[in-house]
Amino acid sequence: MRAASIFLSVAAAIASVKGAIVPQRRADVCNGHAELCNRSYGNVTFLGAHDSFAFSDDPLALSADQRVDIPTQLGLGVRLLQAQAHVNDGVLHFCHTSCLLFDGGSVEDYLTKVHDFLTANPNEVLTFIFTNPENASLTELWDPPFQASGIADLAYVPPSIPVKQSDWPTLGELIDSGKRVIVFLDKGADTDRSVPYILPEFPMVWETPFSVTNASFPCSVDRISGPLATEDHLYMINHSLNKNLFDTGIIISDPLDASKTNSVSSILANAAGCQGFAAGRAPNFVLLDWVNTGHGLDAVNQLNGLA
Ligand SMILES: *[C@@H]1O[C@H](CO)[C@@H](O)[C@H](O)[C@H]1NC(C)=O
Ligand SMILES: *[C@@H]1O[C@H](CO)[C@@H](O)[C@H](O)[C@H]1NC(C)=O
Ligand SMILES: *[C@@H]1O[C@H](CO)[C@@H](O)[C@H](O)[C@H]1NC(C)=O
Ligand SMILES: *[C@@H]1O[C@H](CO)[C@@H](O)[C@H](O)[C@H]1NC(C)=O
Ligand SMILES: CC(=O)N[C@H]1CO[C@H](CO)[C@@H](O)[C@@H]1O
Repeated sequence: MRAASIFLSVAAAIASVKGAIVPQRRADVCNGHAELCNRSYGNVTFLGAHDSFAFSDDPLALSADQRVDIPTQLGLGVRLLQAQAHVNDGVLHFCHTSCLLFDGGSVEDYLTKVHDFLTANPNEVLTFIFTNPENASLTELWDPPFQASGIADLAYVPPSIPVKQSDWPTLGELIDSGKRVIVFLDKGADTDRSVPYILPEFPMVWETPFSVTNASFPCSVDRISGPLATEDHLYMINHSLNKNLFDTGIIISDPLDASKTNSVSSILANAAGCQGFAAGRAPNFVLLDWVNTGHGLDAVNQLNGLA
């Protein structure tokens, strides 16, 4: 006890000398549950929204993958936001395939909304997995909206990368340090480390295949890279069912299937099918379309042993 408190005051003194953030408090509830505070980030399952920016309540909006906006998704318990970025008039936007098809607005507006949520909810850890199909520059196009929105100040920078699944800090440590946003990018960040909080995704996170049209979601490791073993990665199940639109070869996500796809039984079956690739562990991220339909959060709570 005494040794611990001396250690803490020495640590606090060192932290203040270095100008780092000195923890104000110890979080007693993390992402809504006391049990999660002492759990490593790498050992938690998070609910995710695929194409989180692509929301529309118009049933004819074929490029939409969500019905509800970002604050509503976060209110439903979503803690992984996935989105695809394109350069539009020299500014980074979140768009689906092309900004002509679905323009979800600027990345800065999007991140500012998320920052509002994080300010109002200081005990929440949040992850982004963004895709960068046009290989937009990290320093010129990605960093500015992160800085302007305030998210950069909350973003976690690991001491070195890649981080093994078992080496991530606990949710309580992330929250206490004020660095409670994890940012992964699918492309560009592996060769360019000039923005240290933008982390390369595939050396640390693998994914199941996407554009799946088989409702039993056969599991395989679709995208992975780097020196870490498969089971030392985090992993994400891409749990959205797609349909071949009138046999045209155009693959869209069908909202009519969502209540079945987003049921607890369908999600748990997909997770069970993947555990063999992960030393028996549950997925870290369950990525859903139409996240306001079905019971995604119930499934995630069960995977976390909280139900
Ligand atoms: C977390 O661990 C710390 C020290 O290891 C302990 O003091 C604390 O009670 C634990 N908290 C919970 C919620 O289990
Ligand atoms: C966390 O660890 C427990 C116990 O080993 C395991 O059952 C669970 O699947 C793990 N979850 C994740 C996301 O790693
Ligand atoms: C992406 O851009 C970076 C510089 O910003 C460059 O080093 C890298 O080779 C590019 N990668 C691809 C696949 O175009
Ligand atoms: C769907 O996946 C299941 C489970 O892996 C497999 O048995 C079945 O053959 C697949 N169906 C098609 C049409 O590929
Ligand atoms: C069908 C589906 O959800 N696919 C997505 C899987 O995840 C990757 C990236 O994280 C997306 O690019 C796919 O669109």
